[in-house]
Amino acid sequence: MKILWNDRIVDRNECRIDPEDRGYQFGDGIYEVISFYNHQLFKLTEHMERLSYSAGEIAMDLPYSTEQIAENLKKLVELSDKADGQIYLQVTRGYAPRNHALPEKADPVLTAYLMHHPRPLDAQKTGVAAVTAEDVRWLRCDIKSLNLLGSILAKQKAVENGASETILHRGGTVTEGSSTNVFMVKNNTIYTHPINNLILNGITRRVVRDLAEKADIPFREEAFTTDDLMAADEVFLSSTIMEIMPVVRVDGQTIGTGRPGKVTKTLVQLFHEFVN
Ligand code: DCS
Repeated sequence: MKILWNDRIVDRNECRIDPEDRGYQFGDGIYEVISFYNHQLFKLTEHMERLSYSAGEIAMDLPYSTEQIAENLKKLVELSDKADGQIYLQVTRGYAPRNHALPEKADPVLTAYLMHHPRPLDAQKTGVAAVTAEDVRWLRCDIKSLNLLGSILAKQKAVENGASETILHRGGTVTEGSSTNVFMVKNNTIYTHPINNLILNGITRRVVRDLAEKADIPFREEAFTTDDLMAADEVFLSSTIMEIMPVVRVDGQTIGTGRPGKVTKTLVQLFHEFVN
């Protein structure tokens, strides 16, 4: 398997990471997951902008310009034997003797490689189940940080309950999923948590907003409660890997008709057309 290691594409076993790399020791780093369809990276500029934002928010200089990084990611995708897939990209602050405070000097370490999660086309037809949990993550969820313990433990709750995602809430206000943005539809209007420090500014969320506009479906960035969620006509998730995913059960209770709703189906259809 080939891996982009800083600015070189090498065999995976050539890649060396120091045990005192701050990403390994502290989760001191950032990441992106970027889809490619038909060997073309999807929303690459937006992902590079968000990477740059995350780096800035943790006071880390990216080791290369986002243009250079983007060029190297394209080279990686050219090596893919499958037309569709994803790139996992992370940048850590790099090696420094262990000390919580930021090192005076450290060279950030970039790694990126190809993944092949299948497109969720079958699950989109039936919809998936979700559970809810209190959002116990930190208050800077706008940074795409490597620190994912809160998300990991949340996702595990879904797995243990035979569900696909855990929808998080802070004191009853729905924020987002463990690795997705969350939307509900009420009276043909889409609601989702506004962009702030409590959620990730999802790239797919922006695509949902643009598609809703195209389809003349009102899109409101307004927080809603878990009670609103349970009483919604439709619920759906968005992420790079899940694309747009209908949710038909939450905490064992049926949402709407128990099948993907009209608005969600329209968005899924428009997303497929957009990608194709
Ligand atoms: N919210 C959280 C907490 C996420 O981790 C993600 C993506 C999203 C929302 C959706 O953002 P995108 O639309 O930009 O993907 N999580 C990535 C991850 O860790 N795996 O796949 C996507």
